[in-house]
Amino acid sequence: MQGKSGIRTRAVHAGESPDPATGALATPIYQTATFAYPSVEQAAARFAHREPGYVYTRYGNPTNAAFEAKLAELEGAEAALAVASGMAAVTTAILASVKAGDHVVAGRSLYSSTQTFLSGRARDFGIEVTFVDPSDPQNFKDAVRPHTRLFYIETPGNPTLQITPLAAVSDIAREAGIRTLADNTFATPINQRPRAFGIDAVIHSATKYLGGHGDLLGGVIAGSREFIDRVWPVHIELGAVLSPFHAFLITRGMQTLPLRIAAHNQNALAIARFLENHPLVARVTYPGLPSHPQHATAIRQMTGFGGVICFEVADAEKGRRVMNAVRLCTLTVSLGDTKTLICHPASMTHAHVASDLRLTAGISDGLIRLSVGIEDPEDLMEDLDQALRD
Ligand code: LCS
Repeated sequence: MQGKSGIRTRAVHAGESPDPATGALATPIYQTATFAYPSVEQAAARFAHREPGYVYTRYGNPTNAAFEAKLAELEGAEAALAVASGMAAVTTAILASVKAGDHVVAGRSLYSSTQTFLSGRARDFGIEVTFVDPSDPQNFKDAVRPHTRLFYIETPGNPTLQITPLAAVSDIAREAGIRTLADNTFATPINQRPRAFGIDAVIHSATKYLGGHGDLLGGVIAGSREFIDRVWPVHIELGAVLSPFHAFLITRGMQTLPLRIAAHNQNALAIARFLENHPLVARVTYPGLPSHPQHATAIRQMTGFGGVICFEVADAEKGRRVMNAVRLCTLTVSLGDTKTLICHPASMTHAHVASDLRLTAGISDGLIRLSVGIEDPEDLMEDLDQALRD
């Protein structure tokens, strides 16, 4: 697949071609644990990477390889590695980047399990972590120590939608010889390609927009060939392998990624404007609104602003009432589905994050997160309006 092709062409075709054995046009699900070797000599050559060929699904699988190639193509990366979940991508990529005694600078607005991994288990393993307000690149620069090895970025951040200026942060990192890793789950490569702004490696929870239909868990890490070669042995040992069936579903979902993301972008912008003008809504946060504090940065690095909106109602009690009153929106965690999902981070996704950390990260008790789906926007507005007036 040529890089010159349009994004929709690449989303459909990259990483996939008719099965050489049968001509099957859809990528087959190679639902197998292992692969038979033609001879012991060839087995030895495959294990030693002297010859291409599959050996065991934890080491690689052709269905997973189709997903890896498609994602690498869309992210503008040399290589990618599929893993079992977004958290497998986060932890495997971080553990491949740092060891005991190293220091990480991370943005403060992170998915809760990433936050607890960095502030808990990573520290237990002797990895030092400093959390900074990621909207100002100077904060990353000021936090650098002689043993800093990684800048960890999530932009837009979950759930506050804080934006990290990718180019400025990657410039600081490059000067200091520090690796940069960005979680691009919220934006997807359709709205933002961090590597075009100098970021070294990208991760995704494929559970969200890549799969897109809320029916699987998956993850992926993409970057230079050298970085993926470094991540691969860590993945072999940690063993969070993506099921080939899930890889099939993600690859299938990604064929419509540009179409779905266009619909998510359009719906979310319309609903963000509607909520901003609603008398019962105190505040709306959406990177596509001029009222977003980093709107200018978002415009510089994103071509669309995604499907997630945060808004605040009068207080936590009103928030709970709104969520219990919605009919079309579904009260649940996760995001990136065709269906609109609504959640209350303080009592759900971020309930296990210490309240001071939660508040510093901008997650107030009254914050509601909306993952806008691809339904008709008028229907969603009607549902939100009746719930707000309940
Ligand atoms: N990165 C981001 C930005 C996420 O939002 C999530 C999950 C993950 C990584 C982890 O992905 P997983 O292991 O679940 O595939 N975010 C969730 C959320 O906001 N609600 O439920 C899960």
